[in-house]
Amino acid sequence: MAVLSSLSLSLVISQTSLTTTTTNSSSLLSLSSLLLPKSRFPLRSFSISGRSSSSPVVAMASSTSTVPDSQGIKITSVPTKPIEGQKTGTSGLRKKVKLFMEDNYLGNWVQALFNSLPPEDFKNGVLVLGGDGRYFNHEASQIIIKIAAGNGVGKILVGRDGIMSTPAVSAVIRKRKANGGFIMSASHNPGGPEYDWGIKFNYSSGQPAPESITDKIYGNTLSISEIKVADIPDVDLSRVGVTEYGNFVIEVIDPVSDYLELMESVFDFGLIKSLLSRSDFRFKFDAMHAVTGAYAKPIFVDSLGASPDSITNGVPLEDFGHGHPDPNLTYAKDLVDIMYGEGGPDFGAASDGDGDRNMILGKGFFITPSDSVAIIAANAQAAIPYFKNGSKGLARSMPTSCALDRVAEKLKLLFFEVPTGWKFFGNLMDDEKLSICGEESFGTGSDHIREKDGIWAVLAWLSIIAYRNKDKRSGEKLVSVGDVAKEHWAVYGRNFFSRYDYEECESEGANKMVGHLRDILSKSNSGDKYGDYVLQFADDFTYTDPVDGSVAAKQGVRFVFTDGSRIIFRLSGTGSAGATVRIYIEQFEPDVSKHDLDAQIALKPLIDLALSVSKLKEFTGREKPTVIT
Ligand code: VG1
Ligand code: CO
Repeated sequence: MAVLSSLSLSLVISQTSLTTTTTNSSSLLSLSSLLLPKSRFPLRSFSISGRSSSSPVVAMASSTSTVPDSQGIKITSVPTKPIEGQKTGTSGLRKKVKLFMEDNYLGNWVQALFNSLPPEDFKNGVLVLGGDGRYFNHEASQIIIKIAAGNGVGKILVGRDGIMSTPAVSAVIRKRKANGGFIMSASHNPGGPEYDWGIKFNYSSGQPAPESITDKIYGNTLSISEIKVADIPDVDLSRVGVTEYGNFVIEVIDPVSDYLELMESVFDFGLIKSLLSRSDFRFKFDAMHAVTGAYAKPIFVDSLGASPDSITNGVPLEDFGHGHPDPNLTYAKDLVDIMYGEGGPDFGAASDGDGDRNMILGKGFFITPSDSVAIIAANAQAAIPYFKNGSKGLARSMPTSCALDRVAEKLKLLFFEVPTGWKFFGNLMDDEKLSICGEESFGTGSDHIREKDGIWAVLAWLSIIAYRNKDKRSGEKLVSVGDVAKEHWAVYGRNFFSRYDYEECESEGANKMVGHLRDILSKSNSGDKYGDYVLQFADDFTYTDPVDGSVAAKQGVRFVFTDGSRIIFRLSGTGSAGATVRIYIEQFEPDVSKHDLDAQIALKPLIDLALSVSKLKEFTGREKPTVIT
C-alpha cells in the first residue's frame, strides 16, 4: 500500500530571487486548479518563425522578451498524495492517457523526479522538453514547465509546439549542455483519447535515466506530499523565441535545426544527395503521422533533394491518424505493400511515434533490425565520415541476433551484450568503448547521441547504398538494399531471426508462464536434448555494467543451443495494459544456398519448440501471436 505522508499543508517554498508566498489550505488541491491560464503576469513572446507544427522551418535565431513588472514568480505548494503504479518500465512511464489526465497524476511523477535528483542537477540549470505530438502533449507541456519553474530550474528549452523527437532531445541536451530533458511520448504505442501517453527523462549526457534514478523516482511517488508549481501563465509554444518570468527562462526552439546540424556532421550529405537525386533511384519514407513528420521534409526533401512525394503520412497528428506508430511489418503495412508491390521503390523506411525506431526495406526486401545494425557496422568506416577512423566497439541487446557479434569478431572490435533498453548502452559510449549498437526492436544508433535514432539509421543505409553506387552511370544496374544484405550473409553467414509478440495477455497467465520457464531453467543441464537441439546453457540473463558495476538481473529467459540457435522469452516493459509476451527465435545458417529461405520456414522447428517448452497456449490461452517481426 502507498504510504500517505503528512498532509499538513500551508507550505512555504522560498527561493532566492523568487517571491515567496504562503498557501493556507486545509484540503487537497489539484494541479488543474492552478494550471488554468493566468493573466496576472503579462506575457510577451516574440515570434521568430511563426510557422505551425505541420510546416517546420530550420534554424532561427531567437530574441528575448521579459516581463517588465515582474519581481519574480510566486511558487505554490500543491498538496498531493501518493498514486500507486508509477513505476518506470523499459523506457519511461507509460499508461493510458486518461490516467495521466487525472488530477496530479503527471504532476506527482514530475515532482517525484525533482525530489530524486540532486539539487545541483537542476537548480538554476537548463532542461529540455520535447514530445512526439501525441494527444495531451499540449497540456502536459504547460504542467511540466510550471513544475520545473516551481522547483528552481533556470531555463527550459522547448521544441516548438512541444514537438521534438527522442533523438533530437538527446542531441539538444548534449549540444546545449543541458542538465537533462523530458520526452513526452509513449513511443510506438498508439495515441489519442483512448490510448497511451508516456514520459521519459534523460540526463546530462542525453541518455535515458538509469534504473538507479528511475527506482528513486518510483520510491518518491509513494511518499510524495506536495507539488511545487510556479504561478505563471501558460506559455505560447507555437513561436520560436524567449520568454522570461523572474529568473525563469523559457526558450521555444526549432525542433529540427540542432538535429539536422548534427546529421550533417555525421554523414556526407553530398553523397546521399547524389543518390536521392538519381532518376533511377526511388525513395519512400513513411513518417506514420508521428514526430518524424516534422523532420522528414527539412532533412530528406529540403537538404537532401528527395522528391516531396517521397514522404508519406508526413504530418504529425495527435492520434497518429488512428495508426499504431510502430514501424514493423504489421503496423507499417501500407509501406510494406508499396515496397513489395509491382514497380515498388528502391528504398523504403519508416519511423515510430518518437522517431527513435526505424524500419529499412528494399524493393521486395525486408532488412531485419538485427541484420541492419550488423550491416551498418560492417560498412560504416567506408561510407560514413563519422566512422572514418573505424568503430571503438559494437553492442546489441541480449535478444538481438548474433549477426553483429560476427562483425565485431571479424573487425576485431570490442563487443558487448546488454539487457533490452537503450539506457544500457550509454555508459559504454561515455567510456569510449562503444560506437554502433542496436536492438532487434527496430532500434539502431551510435554514440553521436545517447538514444536510438530512426533518421540516423535511414541516413546510414542511404550512405551505404550511395557509396556502393557512386560510380554507377545512369542506366547501369544499381547495387540494391537486397544485394547488400545478401553479400553480407555470404561473408558472415545468415542469422535467421524472428520475434513473436502476444500483446495484452492476462498478467496472471503470463507471469505463471515465466515461473514455469524459470523452473525449467533451474533443472536444466548442458547437454540436455530438446528435439534435435542440444542445450549449451539456459539462464535468466544478468548484466553487470563494465563501467559502473551496476547489476541488472532477470532480463530474459534464454535457451542457447550448441549450434548457436537461441530461444528467448521476456515480458515487455513498455505496455500499458496486461502483459505482452515476447518470444525471440534465432538460428545461424552458414550455408549460402539456404540464405534465401523465408525466415518463418527456416525457424519453424525452433518456433514449435519454443511454444511447447513454454506451454504458452496453456498459460495465456493464445493460439497466435498478435505481431510477428
Ligand atoms: C521495447 C523493445 C526494446 C526498446 C523499448 C523502447 O521494450 O523491446 O528493445 O528499447 O521497447 O523502445 P519492451 O520492454 O516492450 O520489450 V521505444 O521506441 O518505445 O522508446
Ligand atoms: Co520509440
